[in-house]
Amino acid sequence: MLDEKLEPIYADVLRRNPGEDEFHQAVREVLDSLGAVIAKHPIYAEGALIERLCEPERQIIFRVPWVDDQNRVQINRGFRVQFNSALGPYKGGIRFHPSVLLGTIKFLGFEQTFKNALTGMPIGGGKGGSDFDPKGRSENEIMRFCQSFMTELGRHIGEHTDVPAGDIGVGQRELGYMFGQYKRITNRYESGVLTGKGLNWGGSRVRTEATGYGAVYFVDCMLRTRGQSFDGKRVVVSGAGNVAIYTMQKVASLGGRIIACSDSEGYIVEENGIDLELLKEVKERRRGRVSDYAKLRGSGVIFKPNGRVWDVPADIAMPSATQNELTGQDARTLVKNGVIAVGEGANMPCTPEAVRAFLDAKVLFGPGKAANAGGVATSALEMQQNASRDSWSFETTEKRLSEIMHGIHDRCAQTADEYGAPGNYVLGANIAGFMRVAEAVRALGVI
Ligand code: NDP
Ligand code: 2IT
Repeated sequence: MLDEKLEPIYADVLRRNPGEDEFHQAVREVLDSLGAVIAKHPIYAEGALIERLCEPERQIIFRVPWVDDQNRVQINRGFRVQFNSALGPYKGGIRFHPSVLLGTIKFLGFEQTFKNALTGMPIGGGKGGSDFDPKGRSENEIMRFCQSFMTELGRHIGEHTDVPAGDIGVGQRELGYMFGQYKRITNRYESGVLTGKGLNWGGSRVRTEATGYGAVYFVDCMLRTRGQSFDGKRVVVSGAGNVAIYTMQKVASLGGRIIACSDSEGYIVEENGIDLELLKEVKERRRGRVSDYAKLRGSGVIFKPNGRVWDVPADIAMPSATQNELTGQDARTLVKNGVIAVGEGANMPCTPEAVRAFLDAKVLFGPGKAANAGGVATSALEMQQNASRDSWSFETTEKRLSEIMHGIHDRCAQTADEYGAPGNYVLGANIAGFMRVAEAVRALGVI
Protein backbone atom coordinates (compact mmCIF):
# COMPACT_ATOMS: atom_id res chain seq x y z
CA MET A 1 0.00 0.00 0.00
CA LEU A 2 1.34 3.38 -0.98
CA ASP A 3 1.18 6.31 1.43
CA GLU A 4 -1.79 8.52 0.51
CA LYS A 5 0.49 11.47 -0.24
CA LEU A 6 2.51 9.31 -2.63
CA GLU A 7 -0.44 7.78 -4.46
CA PRO A 8 -1.15 10.78 -6.72
CA ILE A 9 2.56 11.07 -7.51
CA TYR A 10 2.66 7.45 -8.66
CA ALA A 11 -0.61 7.86 -10.57
CA ASP A 12 0.98 10.76 -12.41
CA VAL A 13 4.07 8.73 -13.25
CA LEU A 14 1.81 6.04 -14.75
CA ARG A 15 -0.24 8.55 -16.73
CA ARG A 16 2.71 10.52 -18.10
CA ASN A 17 4.90 7.54 -18.98
CA PRO A 18 2.49 5.10 -20.62
CA GLY A 19 3.71 1.60 -21.38
CA GLU A 20 7.02 2.01 -19.57
CA ASP A 21 6.53 -0.92 -17.19
CA GLU A 22 10.13 -1.17 -16.01
CA PHE A 23 10.22 2.52 -15.18
CA HIS A 24 6.92 2.21 -13.29
CA GLN A 25 8.33 -0.76 -11.37
CA ALA A 26 11.52 1.07 -10.35
CA VAL A 27 9.61 4.18 -9.24
CA ARG A 28 7.03 2.15 -7.36
CA GLU A 29 9.72 0.28 -5.44
CA VAL A 30 11.31 3.52 -4.21
CA LEU A 31 7.96 5.19 -3.41
CA ASP A 32 6.97 2.11 -1.38
CA SER A 33 9.88 2.94 0.95
CA LEU A 34 9.21 6.67 1.25
CA GLY A 35 5.98 6.67 3.28
CA ALA A 36 7.99 6.33 6.49
CA VAL A 37 10.30 9.18 5.44
CA ILE A 38 7.59 11.74 4.79
CA ALA A 39 5.81 10.74 8.01
CA LYS A 40 9.02 11.53 9.91
CA HIS A 41 10.15 14.49 7.78
CA PRO A 42 7.07 16.08 6.11
CA ILE A 43 9.31 18.65 4.42
CA TYR A 44 10.20 16.03 1.80
CA ALA A 45 6.59 15.88 0.64
CA GLU A 46 6.72 19.62 -0.17
CA GLY A 47 7.93 21.62 -3.15
CA ALA A 48 7.13 18.78 -5.56
CA LEU A 49 10.44 17.33 -4.48
CA ILE A 50 9.50 13.69 -5.08
CA GLU A 51 7.79 14.60 -8.37
CA ARG A 52 11.03 16.25 -9.49
CA LEU A 53 12.99 13.10 -8.64
CA CYS A 54 10.64 11.08 -10.86
CA GLU A 55 11.05 13.38 -13.87
CA PRO A 56 14.35 13.19 -15.80
CA GLU A 57 16.08 16.53 -16.24
CA ARG A 58 16.61 15.77 -19.92
CA GLN A 59 15.87 12.88 -22.30
CA ILE A 60 17.76 12.64 -25.56
CA ILE A 61 16.68 10.28 -28.37
CA PHE A 62 18.56 10.14 -31.61
CA ARG A 63 18.97 8.20 -34.85
CA VAL A 64 22.11 6.12 -35.25
CA PRO A 65 22.75 5.35 -38.92
CA TRP A 66 25.61 3.02 -39.86
CA VAL A 67 26.71 0.81 -42.74
CA ASP A 68 27.04 -2.95 -42.22
CA ASP A 69 29.59 -5.27 -43.84
CA GLN A 70 27.20 -5.95 -46.76
CA ASN A 71 27.06 -2.20 -47.46
CA ARG A 72 23.49 -1.95 -46.23
CA VAL A 73 22.43 1.10 -44.26
CA GLN A 74 21.21 0.18 -40.79
CA ILE A 75 19.25 2.39 -38.43
CA ASN A 76 19.19 2.09 -34.66
CA ARG A 77 17.88 4.33 -31.95
CA GLY A 78 20.17 5.94 -29.38
CA PHE A 79 19.21 7.25 -25.95
CA ARG A 80 20.71 9.24 -23.12
CA VAL A 81 18.51 10.03 -20.15
CA GLN A 82 20.12 12.67 -17.92
CA PHE A 83 18.10 11.98 -14.83
CA ASN A 84 19.41 14.06 -11.98
CA SER A 85 22.51 16.23 -11.56
CA ALA A 86 22.01 17.57 -8.02
CA LEU A 87 25.00 15.63 -6.67
CA GLY A 88 27.37 15.89 -9.63
CA PRO A 89 27.61 15.32 -13.38
CA TYR A 90 25.18 12.71 -14.73
CA LYS A 91 26.87 9.33 -14.37
CA GLY A 92 25.82 5.93 -15.60
CA GLY A 93 26.44 3.29 -18.21
CA ILE A 94 25.46 2.67 -21.81
CA ARG A 95 23.59 -0.50 -22.76
CA PHE A 96 23.52 -2.06 -26.23
CA HIS A 97 20.80 -4.70 -26.38
CA PRO A 98 17.89 -5.24 -28.82
CA SER A 99 15.39 -4.99 -25.93
CA VAL A 100 16.34 -1.38 -25.10
CA LEU A 101 13.45 1.11 -25.16
CA LEU A 102 13.17 4.58 -23.67
CA GLY A 103 11.44 3.10 -20.59
CA THR A 104 14.39 0.74 -20.04
CA ILE A 105 16.85 3.62 -19.97
CA LYS A 106 14.55 5.66 -17.73
CA PHE A 107 14.29 2.86 -15.18
CA LEU A 108 18.06 2.47 -15.20
CA GLY A 109 18.64 6.24 -14.90
CA PHE A 110 16.19 6.48 -12.02
CA GLU A 111 17.89 3.60 -10.15
CA GLN A 112 21.28 5.06 -10.92
CA THR A 113 20.40 8.37 -9.26
CA PHE A 114 19.74 6.69 -5.89
CA LYS A 115 22.59 4.21 -6.28
CA ASN A 116 25.07 6.97 -6.98
CA ALA A 117 23.76 8.96 -4.01
CA LEU A 118 24.27 5.92 -1.82
CA THR A 119 27.98 5.73 -2.72
CA GLY A 120 28.49 9.11 -1.04
CA MET A 121 30.41 10.29 -4.10
CA PRO A 122 29.84 13.46 -6.18
CA ILE A 123 27.95 11.87 -9.08
CA GLY A 124 24.46 12.48 -10.44
CA GLY A 125 22.42 9.84 -12.25
CA GLY A 126 22.03 9.06 -15.95
CA LYS A 127 21.89 6.16 -18.36
CA GLY A 128 22.11 5.62 -22.09
CA GLY A 129 22.01 2.98 -24.73
CA SER A 130 20.70 1.69 -27.99
CA ASP A 131 18.58 -1.12 -29.39
CA PHE A 132 21.65 -2.15 -31.41
CA ASP A 133 22.35 -5.90 -31.11
CA PRO A 134 26.11 -6.53 -31.01
CA LYS A 135 25.67 -10.32 -31.29
CA GLY A 136 27.11 -11.71 -34.51
CA ARG A 137 28.47 -8.33 -35.62
CA SER A 138 32.02 -8.03 -36.92
CA GLU A 139 34.67 -5.94 -35.21
CA ASN A 140 34.36 -3.32 -37.98
CA GLU A 141 30.58 -3.15 -37.63
CA ILE A 142 30.91 -2.64 -33.88
CA MET A 143 33.43 0.16 -34.49
CA ARG A 144 31.28 1.92 -37.09
CA PHE A 145 28.24 1.69 -34.86
CA CYS A 146 30.11 3.08 -31.83
CA GLN A 147 31.50 5.93 -33.90
CA SER A 148 28.09 6.87 -35.26
CA PHE A 149 26.55 6.62 -31.77
CA MET A 150 29.24 8.93 -30.35
CA THR A 151 28.97 11.40 -33.22
CA GLU A 152 25.59 12.40 -31.79
CA LEU A 153 26.09 11.55 -28.10
CA GLY A 154 29.33 13.55 -28.02
CA ARG A 155 27.54 16.90 -28.08
CA HIS A 156 25.64 16.05 -24.89
CA ILE A 157 28.43 14.76 -22.63
CA GLY A 158 31.65 16.04 -21.03
CA GLU A 159 33.73 15.50 -17.91
CA HIS A 160 31.71 18.14 -16.00
CA THR A 161 28.39 17.39 -17.71
CA ASP A 162 27.70 13.71 -18.20
CA VAL A 163 30.10 10.78 -17.94
CA PRO A 164 28.96 7.48 -19.54
CA ALA A 165 30.49 4.03 -18.93
CA GLY A 166 29.69 0.43 -19.92
CA ASP A 167 26.70 -1.80 -19.20
CA ILE A 168 25.20 -4.81 -21.01
CA GLY A 169 26.86 -5.17 -24.43
CA VAL A 170 29.31 -2.33 -23.78
CA GLY A 171 32.77 -3.08 -22.43
CA GLN A 172 36.27 -1.79 -22.93
CA ARG A 173 36.27 -2.47 -26.68
CA GLU A 174 33.15 -0.38 -27.31
CA LEU A 175 34.29 2.35 -24.90
CA GLY A 176 37.58 2.52 -26.81
CA TYR A 177 35.82 3.20 -30.11
CA MET A 178 33.55 5.74 -28.44
CA PHE A 179 36.42 7.50 -26.68
CA GLY A 180 38.40 7.59 -29.94
CA GLN A 181 35.51 9.22 -31.79
CA TYR A 182 34.91 11.74 -28.99
CA LYS A 183 38.59 12.65 -28.98
CA ARG A 184 38.53 13.12 -32.72
CA ILE A 185 35.40 15.27 -32.76
CA THR A 186 36.47 17.51 -29.88
CA ASN A 187 40.23 17.48 -30.51
CA ARG A 188 40.67 17.11 -26.74
CA TYR A 189 42.14 14.26 -24.71
CA GLU A 190 39.38 14.58 -22.15
CA SER A 191 39.92 11.38 -20.15
CA GLY A 192 37.19 12.16 -17.62
CA VAL A 193 34.39 12.04 -20.22
CA LEU A 194 34.03 8.24 -20.04
CA THR A 195 34.90 5.60 -17.47
CA GLY A 196 35.73 1.94 -17.87
CA LYS A 197 38.61 2.93 -20.16
CA GLY A 198 41.67 0.75 -20.86
CA LEU A 199 44.58 1.08 -18.46
CA ASN A 200 46.92 2.77 -20.92
CA TRP A 201 44.35 5.32 -22.09
CA GLY A 202 43.10 6.71 -18.81
CA GLY A 203 41.36 3.75 -17.19
CA SER A 204 41.44 2.78 -13.53
CA ARG A 205 42.71 -0.46 -12.09
CA VAL A 206 39.88 -2.56 -10.58
CA ARG A 207 37.13 -0.94 -12.72
CA THR A 208 36.75 -4.17 -14.73
CA GLU A 209 36.39 -6.23 -11.56
CA ALA A 210 34.59 -3.61 -9.47
CA THR A 211 30.90 -4.44 -9.84
CA GLY A 212 31.33 -8.14 -9.18
CA TYR A 213 33.89 -7.69 -6.41
CA GLY A 214 31.75 -5.00 -4.81
CA ALA A 215 28.63 -7.19 -4.90
CA VAL A 216 30.52 -9.96 -3.13
CA TYR A 217 31.83 -7.54 -0.48
CA PHE A 218 28.28 -6.38 0.09
CA VAL A 219 26.93 -9.91 0.51
CA ASP A 220 29.89 -10.75 2.74
CA CYS A 221 28.96 -7.80 5.00
CA MET A 222 25.36 -9.07 5.17
CA LEU A 223 26.51 -12.61 5.96
CA ARG A 224 28.72 -11.35 8.79
CA THR A 225 25.71 -9.79 10.52
CA ARG A 226 24.60 -13.42 11.04
CA GLY A 227 28.04 -14.79 11.83
CA GLN A 228 28.34 -16.42 8.39
CA SER A 229 30.77 -16.18 5.46
CA PHE A 230 31.19 -17.37 1.85
CA ASP A 231 33.53 -20.14 2.96
CA GLY A 232 32.19 -23.51 1.84
CA LYS A 233 28.94 -22.08 0.48
CA ARG A 234 27.27 -23.20 -2.76
CA VAL A 235 26.83 -20.14 -4.94
CA VAL A 236 24.71 -19.77 -8.09
CA VAL A 237 25.27 -16.75 -10.34
CA SER A 238 23.20 -15.81 -13.39
CA GLY A 239 24.78 -14.30 -16.48
CA ALA A 240 28.35 -14.84 -17.63
CA GLY A 241 29.30 -11.28 -18.52
CA ASN A 242 31.39 -8.66 -16.76
CA VAL A 243 29.48 -8.59 -13.48
CA ALA A 244 28.97 -12.37 -13.27
CA ILE A 245 32.58 -13.30 -14.00
CA TYR A 246 34.14 -11.05 -11.36
CA THR A 247 31.45 -12.02 -8.87
CA MET A 248 32.47 -15.64 -9.37
CA GLN A 249 36.14 -14.80 -9.10
CA LYS A 250 35.76 -13.03 -5.75
CA VAL A 251 33.40 -15.70 -4.40
CA ALA A 252 36.00 -18.37 -5.23
CA SER A 253 38.75 -16.38 -3.52
CA LEU A 254 36.62 -16.28 -0.35
CA GLY A 255 36.18 -20.06 -0.38
CA GLY A 256 32.74 -20.26 -2.01
CA ARG A 257 31.96 -22.85 -4.69
CA ILE A 258 30.41 -21.65 -7.96
CA ILE A 259 27.97 -24.33 -8.98
CA ALA A 260 26.14 -22.67 -11.88
CA CYS A 261 26.01 -19.67 -14.20
CA SER A 262 24.13 -18.82 -17.40
CA ASP A 263 23.66 -16.75 -20.52
CA SER A 264 20.60 -16.07 -22.63
CA GLU A 265 20.87 -19.51 -24.27
CA GLY A 266 20.90 -21.62 -21.11
CA TYR A 267 22.84 -22.49 -18.00
CA ILE A 268 25.67 -24.76 -16.88
CA VAL A 269 25.89 -26.76 -13.66
CA GLU A 270 29.17 -28.13 -12.33
CA GLU A 271 28.99 -29.61 -8.86
CA ASN A 272 32.74 -29.48 -8.30
CA GLY A 273 32.89 -25.80 -9.12
CA ILE A 274 33.19 -23.97 -12.44
CA ASP A 275 36.73 -23.52 -13.81
CA LEU A 276 36.91 -19.73 -13.91
CA GLU A 277 40.07 -19.49 -15.99
CA LEU A 278 38.45 -21.56 -18.73
CA LEU A 279 35.20 -19.61 -18.46
CA LYS A 280 37.09 -16.32 -18.80
CA GLU A 281 38.98 -17.67 -21.80
CA VAL A 282 35.68 -18.64 -23.48
CA LYS A 283 33.69 -15.54 -22.56
CA GLU A 284 36.21 -12.72 -22.53
CA ARG A 285 38.79 -13.75 -25.10
CA ARG A 286 36.75 -15.87 -27.52
CA ARG A 287 33.44 -14.07 -26.95
CA GLY A 288 31.80 -17.51 -26.79
CA ARG A 289 28.79 -18.99 -24.99
CA VAL A 290 28.47 -20.99 -21.78
CA SER A 291 27.60 -23.96 -24.03
CA ASP A 292 31.10 -23.62 -25.56
CA TYR A 293 32.55 -23.83 -22.05
CA ALA A 294 30.61 -27.06 -21.46
CA LYS A 295 31.92 -28.56 -24.72
CA LEU A 296 35.53 -27.69 -23.90
CA ARG A 297 35.31 -28.78 -20.28
CA GLY A 298 33.83 -32.21 -21.07
CA SER A 299 32.57 -34.44 -18.27
CA GLY A 300 31.41 -33.09 -14.91
CA VAL A 301 29.51 -30.17 -16.40
CA ILE A 302 25.95 -30.15 -17.67
CA PHE A 303 24.59 -27.56 -20.12
CA LYS A 304 20.83 -26.99 -19.89
CA PRO A 305 19.36 -25.04 -22.80
CA ASN A 306 15.97 -24.82 -21.09
CA GLY A 307 14.80 -24.33 -17.54
CA ARG A 308 15.79 -22.00 -14.74
CA VAL A 309 19.23 -21.56 -13.23
CA TRP A 310 17.43 -20.80 -9.94
CA ASP A 311 16.30 -24.44 -9.73
CA VAL A 312 19.90 -25.35 -8.83
CA PRO A 313 20.06 -25.60 -5.01
CA ALA A 314 22.23 -22.84 -3.59
CA ASP A 315 23.16 -21.22 -0.27
CA ILE A 316 23.75 -17.90 -1.98
CA ALA A 317 22.27 -16.53 -5.24
CA MET A 318 23.72 -13.60 -7.16
CA PRO A 319 21.50 -12.59 -10.13
CA SER A 320 23.90 -10.75 -12.46
CA ALA A 321 22.33 -10.77 -15.94
CA THR A 322 19.34 -8.48 -16.45
CA GLN A 323 16.09 -7.03 -15.07
CA ASN A 324 13.23 -9.28 -13.92
CA GLU A 325 15.24 -12.46 -14.46
CA LEU A 326 14.31 -13.91 -11.06
CA THR A 327 10.56 -14.32 -10.54
CA GLY A 328 8.38 -14.98 -7.50
CA GLN A 329 8.34 -18.67 -8.40
CA ASP A 330 12.15 -18.73 -8.67
CA ALA A 331 12.41 -17.03 -5.28
CA ARG A 332 10.11 -19.60 -3.69
CA THR A 333 12.22 -22.39 -5.18
CA LEU A 334 15.41 -20.82 -3.80
CA VAL A 335 13.83 -20.38 -0.37
CA LYS A 336 12.59 -23.98 -0.39
CA ASN A 337 16.13 -25.12 -1.22
CA GLY A 338 17.53 -23.21 1.76
CA VAL A 339 19.03 -20.03 0.24
CA ILE A 340 20.40 -17.74 2.98
CA ALA A 341 21.48 -14.68 0.99
CA VAL A 342 20.74 -13.00 -2.35
CA GLY A 343 22.80 -10.13 -3.79
CA GLU A 344 21.62 -8.30 -6.89
CA GLY A 345 24.63 -7.80 -9.18
CA ALA A 346 22.30 -6.77 -12.00
CA ASN A 347 19.87 -3.83 -11.95
CA MET A 348 16.40 -4.87 -10.74
CA PRO A 349 16.89 -8.60 -11.52
CA CYS A 350 14.32 -9.71 -8.92
CA THR A 351 10.66 -9.02 -9.59
CA PRO A 352 8.73 -7.26 -6.78
CA GLU A 353 7.09 -10.60 -5.95
CA ALA A 354 10.52 -12.24 -5.64
CA VAL A 355 11.81 -9.46 -3.37
CA ARG A 356 8.76 -9.89 -1.14
CA ALA A 357 9.30 -13.65 -0.96
CA PHE A 358 12.92 -13.17 0.15
CA LEU A 359 12.05 -10.52 2.74
CA ASP A 360 9.17 -12.62 4.10
CA ALA A 361 11.47 -15.62 4.46
CA LYS A 362 14.10 -13.45 6.24
CA VAL A 363 16.66 -14.22 3.56
CA LEU A 364 19.46 -11.62 3.55
CA PHE A 365 18.63 -9.56 0.47
CA GLY A 366 20.98 -6.94 -1.02
CA PRO A 367 19.13 -4.76 -3.57
CA GLY A 368 20.98 -3.75 -6.74
CA LYS A 369 21.25 -0.06 -5.98
CA ALA A 370 23.36 -0.98 -2.96
CA ALA A 371 24.94 -4.31 -3.88
CA ASN A 372 26.08 -3.42 -7.41
CA ALA A 373 27.19 0.15 -6.63
CA GLY A 374 30.87 -0.86 -6.64
CA GLY A 375 31.06 -0.44 -10.41
CA VAL A 376 29.92 3.15 -10.51
CA ALA A 377 31.85 3.95 -7.33
CA THR A 378 35.05 2.78 -9.00
CA SER A 379 34.06 4.85 -12.03
CA ALA A 380 34.03 7.84 -9.68
CA LEU A 381 37.52 6.81 -8.54
CA GLU A 382 38.53 6.71 -12.22
CA MET A 383 37.21 10.28 -12.60
CA GLN A 384 39.30 11.31 -9.57
CA GLN A 385 42.42 9.78 -11.08
CA ASN A 386 41.73 11.46 -14.43
CA ALA A 387 41.18 14.85 -12.79
CA SER A 388 44.50 14.61 -10.96
CA ARG A 389 46.30 12.92 -13.88
CA ASP A 390 47.19 10.12 -11.51
CA SER A 391 46.99 6.33 -11.58
CA TRP A 392 46.63 4.29 -8.43
CA SER A 393 47.84 0.75 -7.73
CA PHE A 394 45.47 -2.22 -7.72
CA GLU A 395 45.79 -2.56 -3.95
CA THR A 396 45.01 1.12 -3.26
CA THR A 397 42.00 1.09 -5.56
CA GLU A 398 40.61 -2.20 -4.28
CA LYS A 399 40.97 -0.98 -0.70
CA ARG A 400 38.95 2.12 -1.60
CA LEU A 401 36.30 -0.04 -3.24
CA SER A 402 36.10 -2.29 -0.20
CA GLU A 403 35.73 0.70 2.15
CA ILE A 404 33.01 2.18 -0.06
CA MET A 405 31.04 -1.10 -0.09
CA HIS A 406 31.34 -1.44 3.68
CA GLY A 407 30.15 2.15 3.99
CA ILE A 408 27.13 1.50 1.76
CA HIS A 409 26.27 -1.65 3.69
CA ASP A 410 26.46 0.11 7.04
CA ARG A 411 24.46 3.12 5.80
CA CYS A 412 21.68 0.82 4.55
CA ALA A 413 21.69 -1.27 7.75
CA GLN A 414 21.65 1.77 10.04
CA THR A 415 18.87 3.44 8.06
CA ALA A 416 16.78 0.25 8.20
CA ASP A 417 17.29 0.13 11.98
CA GLU A 418 16.37 3.79 12.32
CA TYR A 419 13.11 3.17 10.46
CA GLY A 420 12.20 0.16 12.56
CA ALA A 421 12.93 -2.48 9.94
CA PRO A 422 16.22 -4.09 10.97
CA GLY A 423 17.79 -6.20 8.22
CA ASN A 424 15.60 -4.71 5.48
CA TYR A 425 18.26 -3.49 3.06
CA VAL A 426 15.64 -2.55 0.45
CA LEU A 427 14.14 0.04 2.76
CA GLY A 428 17.57 1.09 4.00
CA ALA A 429 18.99 1.61 0.49
CA ASN A 430 15.96 3.45 -0.83
CA ILE A 431 15.73 5.80 2.13
CA ALA A 432 19.46 6.48 2.52
CA GLY A 433 19.84 7.13 -1.24
CA PHE A 434 16.73 9.30 -1.30
CA MET A 435 17.79 11.41 1.69
CA ARG A 436 21.13 12.34 0.16
CA VAL A 437 19.80 13.30 -3.24
CA ALA A 438 16.69 14.98 -1.82
CA GLU A 439 18.78 17.22 0.46
CA ALA A 440 20.81 18.42 -2.51
CA VAL A 441 17.74 18.95 -4.70
CA ARG A 442 16.18 21.10 -1.96
CA ALA A 443 19.35 23.10 -1.44
CA LEU A 444 19.66 23.95 -5.14
CA GLY A 445 16.17 25.44 -5.36
CA VAL A 446 13.55 25.05 -8.06
CA ILE A 447 15.70 24.52 -11.15
P1 NDP B 1 27.45 -8.07 -20.02
O1 NDP B 1 26.97 -7.67 -21.36
O2 NDP B 1 28.90 -8.18 -19.77
O3 NDP B 1 26.80 -9.48 -19.62
C1 NDP B 1 25.42 -9.64 -19.56
C2 NDP B 1 25.12 -11.10 -19.26
O4 NDP B 1 23.73 -11.22 -18.98
C3 NDP B 1 25.39 -12.03 -20.43
O5 NDP B 1 25.76 -13.30 -19.95
C4 NDP B 1 24.05 -12.06 -21.13
O6 NDP B 1 23.86 -13.22 -21.90
C5 NDP B 1 23.09 -12.02 -19.98
N1 NDP B 1 21.85 -11.33 -20.42
C6 NDP B 1 21.73 -10.04 -20.81
N2 NDP B 1 20.48 -9.77 -21.19
C7 NDP B 1 19.79 -10.91 -21.03
C8 NDP B 1 18.45 -11.27 -21.24
N3 NDP B 1 17.54 -10.37 -21.71
N4 NDP B 1 18.09 -12.54 -20.94
C9 NDP B 1 19.00 -13.44 -20.47
N5 NDP B 1 20.29 -13.16 -20.26
C10 NDP B 1 20.68 -11.92 -20.53
O7 NDP B 1 26.77 -7.05 -19.00
P2 NDP B 1 27.18 -6.71 -17.49
O8 NDP B 1 27.74 -7.91 -16.83
O9 NDP B 1 27.94 -5.46 -17.52
O10 NDP B 1 25.76 -6.35 -16.86
C11 NDP B 1 24.93 -7.32 -16.21
C12 NDP B 1 23.94 -6.60 -15.30
O11 NDP B 1 24.66 -5.86 -14.31
C13 NDP B 1 23.02 -5.59 -15.96
O12 NDP B 1 21.79 -5.58 -15.27
C14 NDP B 1 23.73 -4.26 -15.72
O13 NDP B 1 22.84 -3.17 -15.78
C15 NDP B 1 24.24 -4.49 -14.31
N6 NDP B 1 25.34 -3.67 -13.87
C16 NDP B 1 26.49 -3.58 -14.58
C17 NDP B 1 27.55 -2.82 -14.11
C18 NDP B 1 28.86 -2.75 -14.82
O14 NDP B 1 29.77 -2.11 -14.30
N7 NDP B 1 29.04 -3.40 -15.96
C19 NDP B 1 27.42 -2.04 -12.88
C20 NDP B 1 26.20 -2.26 -12.16
C21 NDP B 1 25.20 -3.04 -12.66
P3 NDP B 1 24.02 -13.17 -23.49
O15 NDP B 1 25.48 -12.96 -23.73
O16 NDP B 1 23.52 -14.47 -23.96
O17 NDP B 1 23.19 -12.00 -23.95
O1 2IT C 1 24.51 0.17 -13.63
C1 2IT C 1 25.62 0.67 -13.35
O2 2IT C 1 25.87 1.14 -12.24
C2 2IT C 1 26.65 0.67 -14.40
N1 2IT C 1 26.41 0.12 -15.48
C3 2IT C 1 27.96 1.34 -14.17
C4 2IT C 1 27.84 2.83 -14.38
C5 2IT C 1 29.13 3.60 -14.35
O3 2IT C 1 29.05 4.80 -14.63
O4 2IT C 1 30.19 3.05 -14.04
